[in-house]
Amino acid sequence: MIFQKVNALKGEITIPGDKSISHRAIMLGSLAEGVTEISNFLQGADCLSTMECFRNMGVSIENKNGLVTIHGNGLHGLKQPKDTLDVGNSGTTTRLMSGILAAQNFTCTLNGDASIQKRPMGRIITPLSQMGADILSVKDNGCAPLKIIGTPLHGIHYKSPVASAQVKSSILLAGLFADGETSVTEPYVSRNHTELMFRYFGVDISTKETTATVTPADKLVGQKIIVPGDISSAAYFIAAGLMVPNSELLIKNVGINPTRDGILRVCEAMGASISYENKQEISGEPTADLVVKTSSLKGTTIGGSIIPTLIDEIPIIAILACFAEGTTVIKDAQELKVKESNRIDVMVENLTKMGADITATDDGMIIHGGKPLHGAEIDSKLDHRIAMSFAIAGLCSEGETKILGAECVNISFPNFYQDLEDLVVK
Ligand code: SPQ
Repeated sequence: MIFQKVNALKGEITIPGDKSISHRAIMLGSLAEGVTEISNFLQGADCLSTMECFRNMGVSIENKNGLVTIHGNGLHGLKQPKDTLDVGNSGTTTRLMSGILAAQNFTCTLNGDASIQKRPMGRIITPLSQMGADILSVKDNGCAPLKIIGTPLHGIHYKSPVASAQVKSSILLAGLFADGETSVTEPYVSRNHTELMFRYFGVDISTKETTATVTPADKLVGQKIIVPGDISSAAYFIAAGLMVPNSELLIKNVGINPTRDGILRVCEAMGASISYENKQEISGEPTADLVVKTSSLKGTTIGGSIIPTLIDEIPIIAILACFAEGTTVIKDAQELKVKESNRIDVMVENLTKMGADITATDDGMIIHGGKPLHGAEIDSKLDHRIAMSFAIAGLCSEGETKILGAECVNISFPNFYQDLEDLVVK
């Protein structure tokens, strides 16, 4: 894909469903009794991987005319899959499903693509093993493939060294099947979609400061869920609206859960013009429409408790920082190294090629903004967030920006390029 400078972006876009919430809706719907109907489900490859895994464990799931209908098997109704469960590129599928599989009465294997086979799974194997789980990294390298031998679990109180919703959710899902309460304490609160959806499905879950506690469930009851738009997908349009001159965008249906809205707080600190309309709550999650206008931005410092609330938006924040006056420091973000790619290295390498003044640090990056960028050949490393971030950078840079592996946006935002094109003022 090739991108060039554009003069203005105008119009409105409705953001597709949230990836994290779509995964969780399939998982809880499959474990519930009765029918769960999901509207605005994200039809991205990651969420379709989750759907296929549960189908392969005997759950009947229809996906047509924009509605996903799950005929749940109940808490103890999953069936042993015939083959290895294919998680594709999805860390969320791998880690959350491991928590569920650890408690089943069958053995199965999970595996995914080359990127998944490099992502650390020790972070879930350790706590799940403390609950009694029997999980083996087949190549003994702490990564997938994982062989999971289902077994009865007991509750624990786990103090997680990382603020990770995947670690927390994996343990809480296992806790549904345990013989007593299960708690997870994390250094900072990570996204809380599992906790909110547990409550929505009638599970007894409580939260206090950075601890979430689940009581083992007797049953979950099928629900109707409307998935809010994904703020991580909206982030590219927010950034584009702020950086491209003469722009005004109405970005509709954005999930603004406070455990995910760090990008909005950072934009505000950078001097962005963003206003909220039509605030509401859908299926237990807050949403709003956002009006974004071209703004002069200034650098900022990002670290500590805000990091988990914007972890997937750091690549696009790094692009924003290049177009801001002054210095932006991003720290406490070492988790970026273990995403679909090493997002610190890949951002620094590619932005340097475009002429940015950016330095990698151990836990983030330092960007001296205000230097014009020029086009370059960008290797996305097949990381959807990298491809989308550089597409936006290309709209504000001199010359051509060519993105290799651009099709990887299918993971979380299949219609991304078309939706962007539709907003360009010709
Ligand atoms: O599913 P995957 O591949 O891990 O997806 C990513 C992404 O960029 O889409 C991370 F690479 O999002 C994670 C996010 O970083 C999704 C997620 C969730 O749904 O619980 C939580 C975050 O990961 P973590 O490791 O901080 O728990």
